[in-house]
Order: sequence, then C-alpha cells, then structure tokens
Amino acid sequence: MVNQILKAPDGKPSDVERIKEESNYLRGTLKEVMLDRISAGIPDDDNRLMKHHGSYLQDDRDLRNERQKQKLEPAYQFMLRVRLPGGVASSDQWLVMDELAEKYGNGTLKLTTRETFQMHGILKWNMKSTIQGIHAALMDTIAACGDVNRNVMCASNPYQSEIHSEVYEWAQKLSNDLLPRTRAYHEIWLDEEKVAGTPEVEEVEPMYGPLYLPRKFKIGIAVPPSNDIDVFSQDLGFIAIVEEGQLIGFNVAIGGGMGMTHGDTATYPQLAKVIGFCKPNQLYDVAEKTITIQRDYGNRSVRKNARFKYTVDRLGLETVKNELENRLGWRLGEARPYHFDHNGDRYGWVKGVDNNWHLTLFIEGGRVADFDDYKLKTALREIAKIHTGEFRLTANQNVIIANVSSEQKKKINSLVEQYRLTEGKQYTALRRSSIACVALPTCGLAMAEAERYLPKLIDKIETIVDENGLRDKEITIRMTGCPNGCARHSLGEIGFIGKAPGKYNMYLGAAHDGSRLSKMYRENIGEEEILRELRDILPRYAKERQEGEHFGDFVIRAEIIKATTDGTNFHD
Ligand code: SRM
Ligand code: SF4
Repeated sequence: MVNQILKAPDGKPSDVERIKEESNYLRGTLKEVMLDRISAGIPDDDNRLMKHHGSYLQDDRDLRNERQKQKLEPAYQFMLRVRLPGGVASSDQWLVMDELAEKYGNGTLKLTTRETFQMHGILKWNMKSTIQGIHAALMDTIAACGDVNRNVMCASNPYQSEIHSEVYEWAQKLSNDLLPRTRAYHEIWLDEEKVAGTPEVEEVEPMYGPLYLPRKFKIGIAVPPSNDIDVFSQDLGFIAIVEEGQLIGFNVAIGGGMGMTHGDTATYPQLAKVIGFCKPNQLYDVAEKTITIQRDYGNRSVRKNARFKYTVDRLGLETVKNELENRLGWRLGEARPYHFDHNGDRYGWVKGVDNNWHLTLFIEGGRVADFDDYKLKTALREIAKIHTGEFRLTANQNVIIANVSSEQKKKINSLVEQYRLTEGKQYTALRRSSIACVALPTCGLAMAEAERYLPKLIDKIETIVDENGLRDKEITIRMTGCPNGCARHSLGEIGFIGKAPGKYNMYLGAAHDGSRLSKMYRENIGEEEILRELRDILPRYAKERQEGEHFGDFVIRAEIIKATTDGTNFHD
C-alpha cells in the first residue's frame, strides 16, 4: 500500500521507536516493574510504554526541591487518564471515579480538554486496583495517551437529541474500532493470561503495525453551529452536516494540532483544513486510511515534527488528499457549507427536542474538588446519586448534567441551588470562557503555572472588564504552562503560554469560533504588564467595537495584531 513516490523523512529513528519495537506490543517489563517495591517510580523505557496504557509517571513538583535536599527520590506518583469517547459517563461511572479519586488519587478529578477524567497522585502500588476499578465500571484507560489514536471527542450538548446520539455513536465506534489490538493492557492490569509469543496465537496490529504511530493522533466530531471541540485543532476533524433534521454526512478536515516549542519556528500550531465530504457509513474508512497515511509517512526521527500536521504540510494537502482517496478507492464528495458561532460552552439549562433538559455547569480549570467555601465534588456526587441521565464532560473542561426529565429537573435544581453551583452566573462571561491546562505541580513539562494561576489573574482582569461594561461579553481566554497547547491556547482570543515562573507570552487575534489562530503580541511578560496591556486594549474594544464584533476580530481590525492566516505564518 505504501506509495513509492511519497516518502517519510530519512533519519535515525527516535529512541521511542526503538522502545516500541522492542516492547512486544506495548508490554516491555511493565508487569514486573509495577511489582517492584524498592522505588515508587519506573524506568524511562517503561514509562514511555505506560502512556499507551493511559498513564504517566510524574512527581509532585511542589516537593521536588525539599526532597532533593533530603536526598529522597522525587515524590513519584501516577496520572491516569480514562478513555471516554464523547465524554459521556453514566451516574454510576461518575460515582466510581469520585470514589477512586478519594481512595487512590489526590481526592480530586480533572475534567480534561478532551472530554475525559484524569486522576492525579496515584501511587504505584495502587495503580492496578485503580485500573481494575475503572474496568469494573465499564471504562478503560487504553490508548488514552501514547502514539495511537486518542479519546475521540464529539459535540457535547445533546439538545438536538437525534443528531447528537448518532454523532456520539460514531465517536464511540471510532474510539473502539481504532484501539490497539494488543492484549498487553489486559494482561498487565486485568490479570488476563498471557497469549503473546505463544505459538498458538500470533499477535498482530492490523492497522498500527508493531511500531504504532509516529506520534499521538486525535479525532473530533463537531456539530455546527457549536465548535466546542475545536474541530480545526484535531489531526482529523469531522463536521456534521445536517439537512432537514437528518445527519447526511461529515465534512472532513485534516492536519490540525496545537503544540510547538518556544524559539523553534519549525514547530507551530496549525489548523486542520477541510478536504471534502463523506457519508456517515464512510466515516470509519476515512479515519482508518488517514491514520495509515500518518503511520507510513509521519516523521519517526524527530518527535517534535512528527505530528500529522507536519506530514500534511510537508507532503502538501492535495497530495495527502489524493493518497487518501487512493487508499479509500473512492473520491470524497465536495465539502458542504457549514457555519460555526463559537468554540465555548453555553451555560445553564436547555431543553432538547425530545423534551429532556440539559444543564451545563462551569467547572473552573476542570478541577472537581471540595473547596473551603464551595463543595463542588460533594454536590456532583449528590446529583449523581439521583440523576438517571448522564454526565457529559466538555472539551472546555465543564460538565453537562444531561438528559434530565422534567420531573427530575426540580430535584436536581434544588441540589444545584443548595450547593450554589450556578453561582457561575455571577462570574463574568470572560471567566466562563476560560480554560487552563494542569501545569504545576503535576505536569513535568510545565514552565509556569496555569490551572492554579489563571483564576487569580482573571480576578484582576474582571475589574477591567467591569469598569468597561464588558461583564457579559464572551472573550475566550486560555492559559497553558508551556507551548504544548493542552488548553488549545492558540485558539483563545486571549492566550498565555508559560515561559518561566510568573512569565508568559501573550497572544491575541484568534477567532471566537475556532477558525483562526492567534499571534504573539508580547513576549515573556509578568502580571503587571499583562494587566497594563489589557487596560489599554479592553477599553478600546468596549468603545470602538462594531455591532456583534468579537474581541479576536476587533484586535485585528484595530491593527493591534496581525492576523495569522495559516500555522506556517504563526511566528511571522
Ligand atoms: Fe496535553 C502532554 C495534559 C490535552 C498537547 N498533556 C501532556 C502531558 C501528558 C505532559 C507530559 O507529556 O508529560 C500533560 C499531563 C499533565 C498532568 O499533570 O495531568 C498533558 N493534555 C493534558 C490535559 C490533561 C490538559 C487539561 O488540563 O485538560 C488534556 C488531556 C486531554 C485528554 O483527555 O486526552 C490535554 N494536550 C491536550 C491538547 C488539547 C486537545 O487535544 O484538544 C493538546 C493540543 C492539541 C494537540 O495535540 O496538538 C495537547 N500535550 C500536548 C503536547 C504537544 C503535542 C505536540 O504536538 O507537540 C504534549 C507533549 C508531547 O506530546 O510531547 C502534551
Ligand atoms: Fe503540561 Fe504544557 Fe500540557 Fe500544560 S500545556 S499540561 S504545562 S504539557
């Protein structure tokens, strides 16, 4: 199937390629090292493999210096990410995650920007029990991280119930059918008997092959007018096309991604581009064949240039489209018209076409915890105990209490009021449009704070917003602790990327509907300068904006920043 004319970059394969190759389909020595009680950590090679099982070894960075002084090994602990296609969890599953976080994690749950749960702070000896607990609740952590297809996202709010349930089914199917076939996960964590290497059973990965993909791969399905999943940030995005109330198919967009490295212009965020249209029953084929193109032509030598976006930019959009059509054996249809309004969530109760109700709640930084004056985790637990619908985790780190009958709505609402959950209404629209990645203390790559700092920064920006009558103006604001872009910072109308403790690069000019990237406005600035800049720009927006003009469009029209027209000119 490999096209002799197209080429993957030459170069010595990266060390991760060797680790995968020698791993016997993602097993390595994980089973043995997890039993070792001498260290709370695991060797680097096994940690690389661990990701494919949905987990990373981390250490508590707040304790790093102190432990070093005491000549102790770092405070090792694991992060565990659930695979939850479309972000849909039943009440029972919510309760299990709540309990596991208490029992084995740091007591909190992180709702991620890819619609799933993360737990932090799990000790090595508790990993197996945690994964088994998740498995018993009919969830898993397979392929939640690693060089494979990740959790498949889909539009969150099911108010157009029939369309959403169809789209959700597609997200589930893609997520399940694109899973690695290795039984490594079942053997290591679920005590399934080993089959690999025995003469009776020859293990194969029909789609991935023994080296899996050169890098992670992400798929999301949007339902216009909401671009809540940021479809253009996906390696492969699908845009649902609805005509006369029927889902007739999907526009196909390829080659998006947010990550980059400070100071390296060969790395950049990029938006996926629409290349055509497919019918619902062609969706899986398109996904599978696109993945195999990245498998065959992605860069296996330089990991920071290994994402599909670089493969597409290197080979050319048309070439990749042709290759896809060759592999499919049929041509994509012409892309259909669509329109996005926004990439955030819409808060509060909405009634679906089937008369069920859905309540979107703002969860700051996606962190579900009991705070001194705000018992959020307890509140959601109490709701889960009586809620017969489901919880929908959104790509903006929020939660939707979905499919509530009119009879149940009263009961749920009284809990919402008792625990002051919609106090978010009193927040500014700016805060409700915020996302922050985890960053410190758990993320090993963080250069600055994000989740723990953005709320405090917003406290101060809110004063400026209030002074200028912008309280109800939705301006998306996103912060990450490093340029990897886990909070999709380049798609925030105001974006911050951590550079060093207390220092950020500031970005402006992204489109409110997720269709244009931002551009760097100021480099390496601290809080005082950030506020000074916003004290200049926000009043201008308040006074000079045109009817309905979004902040991201205004800063370009007002020539405060140049528009980024493609990822390849992001750094210009
Ligand atoms: Fe991410 C790595 C957290 C969504 C781009 N991401 C990490 C790691 C695992 C750090 C590491 O490699 O050691 C972070 C763990 C921190 C912690 O302590 O939990 C991490 N990423 C997250 C989450 C939890 C952020 C959040 O606060 O919600 C999100 C989990 C999503 C999920 O459920 O699967 C998360 N990461 C994203 C997104 C957004 C998205 O997918 O929509 C992106 C940008 C989109 C993209 O992939 O291009 C993203 N994460 C990265 C990258 C950069 C990849 C690249 O192309 O260069 C890394 C670093 C890497 O892969 O080497 C990374
Ligand atoms: Fe960590 Fe950077 Fe991702 Fe934030 S953006 S979670 S700091 S890798």
